[in-house]
Amino acid sequence: MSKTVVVFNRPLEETLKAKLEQHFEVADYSHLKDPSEDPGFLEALGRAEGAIGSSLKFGQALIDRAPNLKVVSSISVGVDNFDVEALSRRGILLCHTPDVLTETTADTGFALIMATARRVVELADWVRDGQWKESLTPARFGVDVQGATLGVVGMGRIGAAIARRGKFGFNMRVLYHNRSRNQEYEGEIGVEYCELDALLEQSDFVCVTVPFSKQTEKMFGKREFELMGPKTIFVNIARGGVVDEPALIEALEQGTIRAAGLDVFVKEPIPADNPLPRMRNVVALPHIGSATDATRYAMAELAVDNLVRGLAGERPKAPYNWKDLDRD
Ligand code: 8YV
Repeated sequence: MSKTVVVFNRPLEETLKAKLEQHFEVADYSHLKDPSEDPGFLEALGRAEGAIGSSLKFGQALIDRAPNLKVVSSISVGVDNFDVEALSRRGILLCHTPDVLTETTADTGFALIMATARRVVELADWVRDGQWKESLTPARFGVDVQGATLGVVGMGRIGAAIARRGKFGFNMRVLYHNRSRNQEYEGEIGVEYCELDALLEQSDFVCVTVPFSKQTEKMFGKREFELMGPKTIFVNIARGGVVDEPALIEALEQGTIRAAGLDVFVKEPIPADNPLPRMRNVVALPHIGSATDATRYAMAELAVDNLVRGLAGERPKAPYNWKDLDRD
């Protein structure tokens, strides 16, 4: 009897679903916004040896409903939706999709850097509203990206891709802060390592690419925004939870920082009562980091491959907790 895999929250392209069906009985619940209470989903999860999807809190409660589960394949690089320790305790392999989304997500970061610096969204709305009636005055001027100082917090694959764009594309001085120094990127890109406070004080643009964890939760609050100062633009393409959002709103309202470009929020989709999208000095995007046709297909393709290899007992291309499971 073929193994069962359950698909959650992320409909798979027909070609990829067909690939799964070659190996498994596929229980597809991707049409449900939140399947975690759905009897059909829970019944299928109870039989499943594999699960694939994204954007679903996968904690102890769901793990306890999955006695046969061996592999979970996330269609994301970030794994903050998963209780990784609980999965590892059960010997369940978690896979994710790094690398295939690095450049697309870095493009999103730079789109936010450019859009906030040159007030692209605000001025496009101004023109659309028929307000452009005379030559531009300094009141609508922006700030330069080229030649400015870019501070990258989190020098992993996406951080390095942002740094390359800044250094080689915009002739920027690039500072970085990370848990550990990265000599390879320092050599290859010419990024300069900095303590976090020094980076915040010296950067015209602060771009955050750290993974969300207990260590990075609310790492940007009132103190950090005050260190940045009124000329600095804050860009977050990591997770909303790395920011103390009320402190960010206050810093933007009071001009403690100049502006913010945000692709991620504490609550997503963003609730109507969150003022950030309506603020003039904010560009707010609906978590489009990796959202291009090609990259989202590549992510799903890698996730399917991870699941097939994992359930065949092979080492997938992108296991996340392989070492925790004492594999190899
Ligand atoms: C995902 C992302 O699309 O990969 C990640 O970690 O944030 C995005 O690429 C998103 O997580 C899907 O929910």
